Amino acid sequence: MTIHPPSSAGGPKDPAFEHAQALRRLLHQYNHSYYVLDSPQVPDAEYDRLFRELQAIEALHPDWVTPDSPTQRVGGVALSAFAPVHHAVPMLSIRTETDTDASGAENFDARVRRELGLSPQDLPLEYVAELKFDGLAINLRYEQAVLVLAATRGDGAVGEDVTQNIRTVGQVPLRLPEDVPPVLEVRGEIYLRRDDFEALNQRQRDKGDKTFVNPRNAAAGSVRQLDPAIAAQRPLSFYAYGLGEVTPGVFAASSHYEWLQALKRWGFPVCEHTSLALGAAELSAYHRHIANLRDSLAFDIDGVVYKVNSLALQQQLGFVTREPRWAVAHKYPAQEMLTTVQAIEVQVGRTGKLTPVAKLAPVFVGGVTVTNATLHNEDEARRKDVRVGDTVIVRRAGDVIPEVVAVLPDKRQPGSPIFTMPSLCPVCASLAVREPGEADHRCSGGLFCAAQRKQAILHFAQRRAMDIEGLGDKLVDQLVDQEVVKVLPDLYRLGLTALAALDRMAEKSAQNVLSALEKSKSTTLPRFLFGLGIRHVGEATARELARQFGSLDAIMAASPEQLLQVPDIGPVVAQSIRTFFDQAHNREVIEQLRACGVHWPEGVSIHPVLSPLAGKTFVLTGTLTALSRDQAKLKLESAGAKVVGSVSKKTDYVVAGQEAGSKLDKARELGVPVLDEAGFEALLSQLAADQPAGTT
Ligand code: 5U1
Repeated sequence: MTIHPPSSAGGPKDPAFEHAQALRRLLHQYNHSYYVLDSPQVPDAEYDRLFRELQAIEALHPDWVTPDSPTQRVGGVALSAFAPVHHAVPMLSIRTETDTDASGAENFDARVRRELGLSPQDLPLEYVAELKFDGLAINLRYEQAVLVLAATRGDGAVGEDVTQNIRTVGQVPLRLPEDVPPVLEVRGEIYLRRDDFEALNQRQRDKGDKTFVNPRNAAAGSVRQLDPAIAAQRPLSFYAYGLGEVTPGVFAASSHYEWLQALKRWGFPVCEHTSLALGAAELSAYHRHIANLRDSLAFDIDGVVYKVNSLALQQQLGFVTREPRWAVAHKYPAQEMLTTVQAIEVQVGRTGKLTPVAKLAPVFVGGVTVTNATLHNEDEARRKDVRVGDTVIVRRAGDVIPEVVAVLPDKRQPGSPIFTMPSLCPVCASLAVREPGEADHRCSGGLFCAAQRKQAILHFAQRRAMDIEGLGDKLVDQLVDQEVVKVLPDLYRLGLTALAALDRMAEKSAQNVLSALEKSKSTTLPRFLFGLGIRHVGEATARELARQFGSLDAIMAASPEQLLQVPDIGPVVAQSIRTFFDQAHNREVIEQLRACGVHWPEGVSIHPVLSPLAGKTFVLTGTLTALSRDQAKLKLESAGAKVVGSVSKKTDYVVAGQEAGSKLDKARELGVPVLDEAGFEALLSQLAADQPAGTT
């Protein structure tokens, strides 16, 4: 296209002229964010749409084209932070077939055949089909088999020297076998696997740093990282797919595929999905095959690439405006799209986790129509500052749930309120609690919250808790969905008729479930406590709580300070226990379960705060009239005391009955306090009076 200075004749008055100017400004701005700031403002699909709109206007009005129009520059811009590299062989871009259906392959094949002057009777052409990786194109220059330079594509003619950073990428060979051409430039893509991307973003979140919008952006940001030590921590990957300058005559290949095989032999990673394909039919089949694989790939792709395999035919076909005629990218539906946020709802998961979810105007992204996107938690929602009415970029790649990755602040409606997490659970109105050090809010409703009911019932019924045989997933689903069981005690109110009326529930099975429920009523305190599903209270903690406090009532009455004295219970667990029992409906559930006949043997407290004799050592000597020696020992131990056989300086008390002998003498000698039977009984009655309700 010929470039003219902007013409004022007729142009400026035309709204299309103004629109083209506005598009140029917008595309410049988007280019800057993408290439310089590594922080795209709009999805590629939106950029491409605006770009094509500008191209269409400029095609109609060639005299309006400005030299600096984004349409006149293909690719990125070189950054000043890195030394410029003049590519020995320009790094071309690739023509894109935007039709995401089979016609993309047919169009390409037809075009190539036409340009080669082939008739329909001629044999089908051989192609190489490859994945189009969503990463950053790179040129690796080897001299005498050693990596000497790695450069980004830049504008295709001049890129950036990123050798330092690329050296840290394990998949990029630093040295090649000796028999490679003395100058060998290998081209390919630096990319991030999806799992590495998720892990990197998690690390960024943990550090309170900005997260990356997508793996390509993270890869580009890492390659352009000014500190190679940071780049080294980024788990970048590499695939080779092409060549730049190569000393001629050392390695003779007649096809692109042969070159790829050679690159593989020399130690470069070449994607295993690269394939030979004959004619348009096999290219279309490849496109369909990869579309089916796309979600399960370890990395993002935005399409596939078809290349004429014969190097002689490639040469014959040549280039047009920096794009080879022998290759094309055949796209898939975009994995990022723009849409608007219609509402922000807070959903409650099976474990009580509250998740803010953006309700979106339906948008086709990553091959499916998306109407919901997670905002993860309060911090994420704040960091992204998503508000109702916002225009947002939504991403859906692989099996990952759709995500709002960025907001377009320019499109925000004035006065839209900042999103805040609710203080009450939206399902059951219990307190929504965010514990210190936790990212998530959780509903404290536990057993009471409908959203958590199924999970709560399954947890309660499991073998390690109440051990209710036969109460599995399917049955619980039915009981909850049909609202037969709304709270745990409803389980013990089930009758044969109600159970037998459920799907796939024969009378015999119903009877078995009822027997299992009946049997489960006789349990232990640790099992019951664990079964309640108090957050952070696992089996071991439940056992320890029961041991320390002896009874459920004592645990329910314990202050956070008292709870903190239990081994292995820290502030988070103590607070979680307190929050659970502070909810009136949780106490009500417990009361009803007891009323239904759930019971356990209650023990005694050995908790230091509740046991004034904890840590005290007693010696019993002589004969007590009211109690046997064993009964006295049991009472003392129940109150936390230790009963030993001999008197020493460490003995706190000697209880002396009738005919006490040498132990009493020793106590007097050492000045150990001595209680006679009356004094001992007074002590025991004092202890009984001091015990809180429920302990014995
Ligand atoms: N697999 C692959 N991706 N890709 C991207 N091959 C490939 N070739 C490209 C580009 C831009 O360009 C050449 C056809 C010049």
